[in-house]
Amino acid sequence: LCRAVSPAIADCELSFIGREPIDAAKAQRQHANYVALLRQLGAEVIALPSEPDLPDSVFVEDTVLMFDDLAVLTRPGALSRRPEVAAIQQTVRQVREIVHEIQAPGTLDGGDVLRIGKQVYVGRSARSNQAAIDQLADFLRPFGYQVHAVVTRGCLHLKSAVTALDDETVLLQPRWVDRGQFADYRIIEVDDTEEHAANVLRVGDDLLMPDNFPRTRQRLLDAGYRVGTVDVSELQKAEGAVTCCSLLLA
Ligand code: CIR
Repeated sequence: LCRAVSPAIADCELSFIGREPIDAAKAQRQHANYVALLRQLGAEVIALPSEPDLPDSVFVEDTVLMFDDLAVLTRPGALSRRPEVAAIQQTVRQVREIVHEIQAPGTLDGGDVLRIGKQVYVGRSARSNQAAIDQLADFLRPFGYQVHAVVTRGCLHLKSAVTALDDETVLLQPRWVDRGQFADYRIIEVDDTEEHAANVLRVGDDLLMPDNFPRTRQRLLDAGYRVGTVDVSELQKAEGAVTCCSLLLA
């Protein structure tokens, strides 16, 4: 499930990077290419139209958590992003019967939620708080998921710092999250010189990552992964990457 880039993307939220001019038309082309790559990898894509008044709405990952058995509508930490949830919820209700909602005072961005099998790691970040983590744990307990709060530092979301390459292995940026919190997994670290390289999207057995982290990509190739790349330079200027532009339904 993807949403086309808003023509207002230049007005996006930014927290840990400086503002640079964003070429909305180029961002739209890069996003269209990303969607085409998802299709090539075998995904059937539900493509939602762009939202002219919601600059960050291409980053659909932050608005909904998709599980096999249910969906959870988030309550994004940035006020400007709250209307994105209303804009997507009808579609979510078409694909999931059980839909829960994070309520105030909870705030949660989907970028803070990393699911690996039945383990759900949630970043306690500038955007996501303990109240939301507690609500999420209550929603997920009946379905057999275990929720773990994880502390991040210096980055926007947990998935800026760590993503899963398979159910046993994570790719991690040690400056932003402690390795010890993922001691149950094999850990591959990003290359020192590629600060933002930990955000990798899993589509089936394939991995997709931005094309400007060649050293980290080489580590993944050396470890035996199949890793495609995509140019998302304009989306990176909006503090986005590859996981945030889609919601995977299966
Ligand atoms: C924001 O600050 O909310 C957006 N400009 C970027 C969100 C990226 N989301 C993600 O990585 N999950």
